Amino acid sequence: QERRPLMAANWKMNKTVREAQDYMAALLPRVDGLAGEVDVAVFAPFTCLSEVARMAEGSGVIAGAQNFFYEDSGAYTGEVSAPMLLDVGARASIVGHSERRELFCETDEAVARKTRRAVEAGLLPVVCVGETKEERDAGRMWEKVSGQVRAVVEGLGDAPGGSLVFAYEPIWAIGTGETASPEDAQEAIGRIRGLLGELRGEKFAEEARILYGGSIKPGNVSEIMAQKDVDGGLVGGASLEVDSFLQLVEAAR
Ligand code: G2H
Repeated sequence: QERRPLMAANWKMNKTVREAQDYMAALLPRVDGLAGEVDVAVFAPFTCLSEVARMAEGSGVIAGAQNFFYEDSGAYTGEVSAPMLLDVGARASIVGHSERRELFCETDEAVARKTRRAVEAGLLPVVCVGETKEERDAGRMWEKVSGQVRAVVEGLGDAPGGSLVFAYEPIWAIGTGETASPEDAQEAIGRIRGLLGELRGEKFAEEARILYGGSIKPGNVSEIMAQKDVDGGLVGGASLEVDSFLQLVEAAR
């Protein structure tokens, strides 16, 4: 398996420009030399993204956005496009985070269009999928997750598996302190990889990275990373402080 681990910080709606600068100034010297072993990404709010990207330039740390719209320009008040992200130095974007799906009404179709646009534009999409507590309790976890994955893959054309990343984030484990057990994470992520194989063939499935997300912290990261299909983490709360994020990066090496 050639998939390089990816540890990704999702700052969500946190940090001023000044706070972002301080964070990057502390992070960059400490991830120097990790290149080739583990990819590190920082998904910053739009307001500090250009600064994060500027500071990350040449460091190997990937600067990314948390969302964008699939049209390139036009009358879409409040939105930013893939070319606009590239213009400020971003190289990746989260797509379809559960908070966007649940709070901002993003549909599977919109997520699929955004993913496709990211890949075409040369941004690495980190596409989030996951089920609610109610869906899991009703035995409908796989119905939900497989539907989300299918919508994305079917809209992807013939892009290779390495051109996107999935993140399995069970909604009941996000920011709640409740983590899926490592076995739950492996089961879901293994099934996602199996589905990618069915839909697009073995090579695609072997190349696509699939992260786990949901209350990852220094105390549980090792056992999550030890699962065979887990290629890294998408981390909210525990990514906001450099020290704790670095412990997660170390665990992914
Ligand atoms: C899940 C995750 C990051 P947290 O949303 O995407 O957040 O680690 O705070 O659960």
